[in-house]
Amino acid sequence: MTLTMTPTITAFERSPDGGKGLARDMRVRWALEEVGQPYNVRLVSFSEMKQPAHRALHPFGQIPTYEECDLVLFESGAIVFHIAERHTGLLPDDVNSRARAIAWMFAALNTMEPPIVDREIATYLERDEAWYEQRLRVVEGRIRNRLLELSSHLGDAEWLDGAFSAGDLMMVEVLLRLKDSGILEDYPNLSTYVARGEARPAFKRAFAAQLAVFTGKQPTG
Ligand code: GTB
Repeated sequence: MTLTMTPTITAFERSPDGGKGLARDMRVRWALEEVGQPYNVRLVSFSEMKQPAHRALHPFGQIPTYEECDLVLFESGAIVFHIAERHTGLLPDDVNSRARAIAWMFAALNTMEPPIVDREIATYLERDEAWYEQRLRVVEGRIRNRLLELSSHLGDAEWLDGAFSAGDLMMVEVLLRLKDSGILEDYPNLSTYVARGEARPAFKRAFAAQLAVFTGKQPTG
C-alpha cells in the first residue's frame, strides 16, 4: 500500500560520516524503499536540529524524524516499526512470527547497538584519555560476546527468523556500524549476513540516496 500523502523524513545536511550510510536516517530510508513508499527528505544542519521548530518534532533535537499527515515520529526504531506496520513486506502475517520479528528489532536496538555505540563514543571522544586502550578492550569484549551469540543463533540461515523482516533490516543496520572496525570479519556468517542485506535492491537505493546528499550528485538507475 502506498500512502496518499508522501511522508517526510529528516537527515543530516552534512553527515559527519561522509555518506557512508551510518546516520540513522539510513534505516528509515531502507524501510521505505523495501515497501515501495516514496518519501521526501528535509535536510537539517546541526544548529537547526537544536532550534524549537525541529525540537517540536524531536524532543532530543536529533535526526531522523518522520512526518505523515498529522503524525510526527522520532526514534528510528519507532519509525521503522510504523512503516512495517502500515505496509506489507517487512513483518510476517503470522502473529507469532510477527512478534518474533519485532523482538529482533528490539534486540538490534537494545542488545546489540548499545555496546557498538559505546565503542564509537570511545574512538571519537575518549581517544586521548589515559584509560582509552583499557576501555576499548572492555567494550570490544562486550561486542564480541554478543556477536558470538548472534552468530551461533544465525548459523547457516539467511535471515534471523525465516524470511527477511524489519528485524533483519535493523540488525544489519546496527552491525554495519562495525564495518570499519575489523571485528565483524571474525564472524564470517555475520559478515555474509550483512553483505546479504547490503545486496538488497532497496538497501542500494537507500544508500545511493543518502550518499547523493553528500556528493550533491543525484543517484542514477
Ligand atoms: N535513538 C535515536 C534513534 O534511533 O533515532 C538516536 C538518534 C541519533 O543518535 N541521531 C543522531 C543525531 O541526530 C544522528 S545518527 N545526532 C546529532 C545530535 O545529537 O546533535 C548518529 C550518528 C551520527 C554520526 C555518525 N557518523 O558520522 O558516522 C553516525 C551515526
